[in-house]
Amino acid sequence: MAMARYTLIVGTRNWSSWSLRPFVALKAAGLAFETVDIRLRQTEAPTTREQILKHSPAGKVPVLKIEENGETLTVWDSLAICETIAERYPEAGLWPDDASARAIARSYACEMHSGFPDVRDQLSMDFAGKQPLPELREDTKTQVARIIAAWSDALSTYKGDFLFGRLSVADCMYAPVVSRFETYGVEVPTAVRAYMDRVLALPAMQEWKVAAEKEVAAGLGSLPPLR
Ligand SMILES: N[C@@H](CCC(=O)N[C@@H](CS)C(=O)NCC(=O)O)C(=O)O
Repeated sequence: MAMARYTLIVGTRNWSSWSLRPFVALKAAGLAFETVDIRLRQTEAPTTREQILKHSPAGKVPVLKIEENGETLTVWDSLAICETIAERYPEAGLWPDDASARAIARSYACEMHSGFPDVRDQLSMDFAGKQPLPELREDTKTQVARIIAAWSDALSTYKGDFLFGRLSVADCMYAPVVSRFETYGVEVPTAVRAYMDRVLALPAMQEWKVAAEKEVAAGLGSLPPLR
């Protein structure tokens, strides 16, 4: 493959759970890439939407630009970006080698991508912050329990540091949930706690944290976090 230049366009780091996922995937694949940070909730010109539209017609971050052979390929949506990286760099092993494990890992990634609306709503990402656990609605409790059960199942079945052994797209998709559980002090079993610690210790998560803390120190993040 010819040398490609990658640029990941992300939203305010403290809040942008969707942006964190491909960031972790790109780092896990060992790719060199640049980031462009777009401030979310910017209502004065250029608004957040206007800024994002310069990069992608979908008007949402994250966006990945791949410049190669004189052409630029624009990929949007966190899962599509993770899939693209996994496909372009199979040696990074971002999906499990075993076809059955891969099918389950895809189910995990997609379950996260399309689900857990109450977790997103009540436990918004506030990456650099600590928050008291709010009074959870029944639906939120059910979703939290489902996430914990899913993580526990994968950890005991595949017996690795991450959900499917080595780090996979499933972990990238759940990385923001690890942050949410950490921020709100959600109670989890010991094995899940150890998993969360391993995810939080990833260089990508540490780097994201430094950037999120800088944003907060600069006065961003004073509004309620995003879903
Ligand atoms: N399904 C999309 C969702 C992306 C999304 O909702 N991004 C939010 C920020 S986290 C956004 O770009 N919002 C635009 C805005 O605030 O105007 C994905 O997975 O990438």
